[in-house]
Amino acid sequence: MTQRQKSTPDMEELFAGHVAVMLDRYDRALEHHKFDAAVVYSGSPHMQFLDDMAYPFKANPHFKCWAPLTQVPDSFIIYRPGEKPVLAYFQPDDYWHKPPDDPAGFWTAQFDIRILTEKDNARTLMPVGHKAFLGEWQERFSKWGKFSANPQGFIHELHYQRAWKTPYELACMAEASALGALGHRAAYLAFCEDTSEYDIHLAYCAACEHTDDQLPYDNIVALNQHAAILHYTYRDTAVIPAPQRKSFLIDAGASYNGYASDITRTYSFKDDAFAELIDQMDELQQIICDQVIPGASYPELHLDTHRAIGGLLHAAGVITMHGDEAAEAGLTSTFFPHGLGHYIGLQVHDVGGFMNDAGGERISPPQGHEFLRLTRTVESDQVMTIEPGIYFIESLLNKLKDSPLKSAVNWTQVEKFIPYGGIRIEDNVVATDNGPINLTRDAFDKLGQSHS
Ligand SMILES: [Mn+2]
Repeated sequence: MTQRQKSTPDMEELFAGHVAVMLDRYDRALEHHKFDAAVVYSGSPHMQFLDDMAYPFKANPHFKCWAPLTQVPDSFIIYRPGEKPVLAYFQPDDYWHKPPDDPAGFWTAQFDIRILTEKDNARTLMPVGHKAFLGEWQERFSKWGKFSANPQGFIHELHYQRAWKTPYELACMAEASALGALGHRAAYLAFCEDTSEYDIHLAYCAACEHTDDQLPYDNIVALNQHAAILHYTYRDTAVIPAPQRKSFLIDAGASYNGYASDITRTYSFKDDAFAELIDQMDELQQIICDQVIPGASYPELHLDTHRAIGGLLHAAGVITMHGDEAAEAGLTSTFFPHGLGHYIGLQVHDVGGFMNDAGGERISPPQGHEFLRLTRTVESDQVMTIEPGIYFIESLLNKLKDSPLKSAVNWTQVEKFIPYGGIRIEDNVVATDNGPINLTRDAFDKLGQSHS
């Protein structure tokens, strides 16, 4: 890709800065927890039960945090404070599978790279002393020296710090957003034709040049009422012709150097009441995105969103209570039954969202909002999703019908919206001291078209 080649000189500098931050974080964590060195294992392929085939390989996020290597199993980062980190790079002579390419690119200068052709040769590279091991432990490693496998305190500290992204990480996430925007545009164009969920999914993957395994999470491609299933990952091959096509919800991201984007858009096929509700939700979502500023309480943003969604439902004639009252009574939770969002980075639902400090003290979500995955105060250089939703989920609506809040709902209006499933709009937002940077909207803008 020409775009990637163009950015290479910058990436070299950005990556050097990123590794400097990693060294600093590891130096401090090793000292705090009294280890002499760290060994970070990329992982190994997992075999399917009674089969000779492996599941798709997913690298240890701690390994990806060191180097942009997502498909190099049985490799290690070995770091001893004061020394250049060693990358033990497993490149077997294998005629059954494609071995990893020779190490090349903007990242290689930061490591002392040793090629391994046999898995157990990594043993000779292990430093002396007590080592913190991060990754999926295997019994064979116990012969390689003194390790603590995945020490909790050490991991807590690294997870806490992962919330702050380096400029390199932000650049990778902007690229992941750009790829995601390409996919979303193709998916929207596919939706405008007679098409199936399956075909829309293929159009998405083709546009961002991802296989299913490269996607940061399973695409959610939902037509009509399927949009009411929060994690709908089934892809129906049935073509839905225009007269039956009502709505389209797509929650799909992309990966770049191991970093994810996580983007959701909802469309109405016609210019109808549901389209109006989408527009209002889009407006509300952008108001919340604008509040991703240092010092903001994420749980408060979540609760504000509930009140605002209550207001939208009231204005749309779905409920008879006003917004604040509806949120207070728990009525909005039937229509918005998930959290406002989560950290994002190396993992789509990135770690550390509940951590009050590097020691791992937990900040619980507000009562009645147990699904909220991020309870920390927003700080500069943190990246989070903002993804409010309104759904018409029959099982939850049936529960509401059995509750005292039944009378606060205009059921005729609810029936009208049920065939559309629901709405979710999700962007990835960076908090900075100069205001929020919306990676998702920026990516769509760069495509020359602003999607809602
Ligand atoms: Mn998300």
